[in-house]
Amino acid sequence: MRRFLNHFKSKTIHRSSWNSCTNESHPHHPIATLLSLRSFSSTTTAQNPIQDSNHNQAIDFPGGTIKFIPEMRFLSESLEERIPCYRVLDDNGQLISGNNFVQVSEEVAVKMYTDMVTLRTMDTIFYEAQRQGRISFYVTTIGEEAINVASAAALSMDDVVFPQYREAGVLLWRGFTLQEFANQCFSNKYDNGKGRQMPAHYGSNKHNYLTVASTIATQISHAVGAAYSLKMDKKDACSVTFFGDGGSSEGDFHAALNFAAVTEAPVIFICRNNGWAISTPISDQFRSDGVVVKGQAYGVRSIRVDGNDALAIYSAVQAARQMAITEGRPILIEALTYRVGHHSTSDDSTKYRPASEIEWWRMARDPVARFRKWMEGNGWWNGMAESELINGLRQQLLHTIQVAESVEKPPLADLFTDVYDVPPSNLRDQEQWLKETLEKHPQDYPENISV
Ligand SMILES: Cc1ncc(C[n+]2csc(CCOP(=O)(O)OP(=O)(O)O)c2C)c(N)n1
Ligand SMILES: [Mg+2]
Repeated sequence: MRRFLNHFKSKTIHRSSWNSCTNESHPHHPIATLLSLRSFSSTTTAQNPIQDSNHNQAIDFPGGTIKFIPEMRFLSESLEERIPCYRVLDDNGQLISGNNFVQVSEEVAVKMYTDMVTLRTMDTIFYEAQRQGRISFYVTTIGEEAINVASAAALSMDDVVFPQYREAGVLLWRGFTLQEFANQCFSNKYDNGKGRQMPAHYGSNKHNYLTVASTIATQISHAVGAAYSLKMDKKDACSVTFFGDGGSSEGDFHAALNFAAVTEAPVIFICRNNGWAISTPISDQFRSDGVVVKGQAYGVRSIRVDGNDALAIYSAVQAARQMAITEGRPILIEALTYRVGHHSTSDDSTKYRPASEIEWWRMARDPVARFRKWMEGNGWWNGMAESELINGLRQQLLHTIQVAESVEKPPLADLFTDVYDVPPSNLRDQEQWLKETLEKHPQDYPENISV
């Protein structure tokens, strides 16, 4: 390598000498070998445009040819024009002119719409259950239903999902039942996580949906590793990871994008840029043109999409999936949206943002109402179908809550399993202490827990 670097120093200013090392006259020279790698292919092209008498004009550098210029030209910190945002439907649910989108069948569109409404109704009822003290925590997806459901609709069940925590709609689309959602939130013995996670931290092997990672951004690099493995196994599938704007402010996001680019991993990064990371606005998180430009910086094909337009999300995710798998490459989608609800039940967002801002997004830019208008325009939905759906859902959800609440909690022993093959003595001691504490203070613990 040192030899390579020394050579590099001495030859960069002399293009003809550099090329003389790359041509067939020295096919077995170590540098020639290095330069014959795929990424150096441009170095061997005969039609290099910078062929003139001045040998300081260009350098063949990993990745392609770089021109030398006499001006001292700094890259601007911003683009003259911000990256445009792809959309199919306008705010009124009308197709915009020149639209270019993947057609959705009536059957798929009806499922997309009913799942969006189901998600919103579930959020409303579970949120109320938390306010009544029946569950300890909840996080809603209100305002981001299109990103959730339309992306899920565009994926295949074989695609592995690595969620943050505001993507319950993906799991809903995949067939996780309302009872399963309720069982997790009520931490009963039917919860896949055996009651060891906070409410709204769903996960399901059956649905290829990794358990929610609310340790912000940790799931992003996991998705890259999984994608690389899918590629090595030649699977017709990709991995998909969701995260917020706040997630993109973590180092993990940057490392993951870079790894994905160099390993050419079939992963779709879907950033829900909803303007806020709890109380921190995006203007205090980054000064770039949002998140989409970071993809290009890492060599990842990227697009900005209207996150409140279900048809745009559906089309972009389907195209991204196709490119990710057939071309073996990562894709970044920045979906512009807004978190209409509070961050979680532990937050009051009116303390840091104006109520008028929330109201504007809730009323004027609602993704569910927009999609409904398009459905109605197609004759695929009407007021009667709407009230039937809502009434049925409310009944069903209230019932699932009652059932989930009445089921006993997972046995206490489950708290100490599934990490160690043979639990260490300190864990055994803790189990013993917990049993003793429960026996001493039974009034402070739920009754329906088997020790
Ligand atoms: C590593 C880590 N740091 C901080 C937190 C606290 N935290 C929880 S949610 C959140 C904001 C995340 O914002 P964003 O990714 O934009 O998602 P959103 O809630 O807007 O959907 C933060 C900082 C955490 N959970 N994990
Ligand atoms: Mg956010």
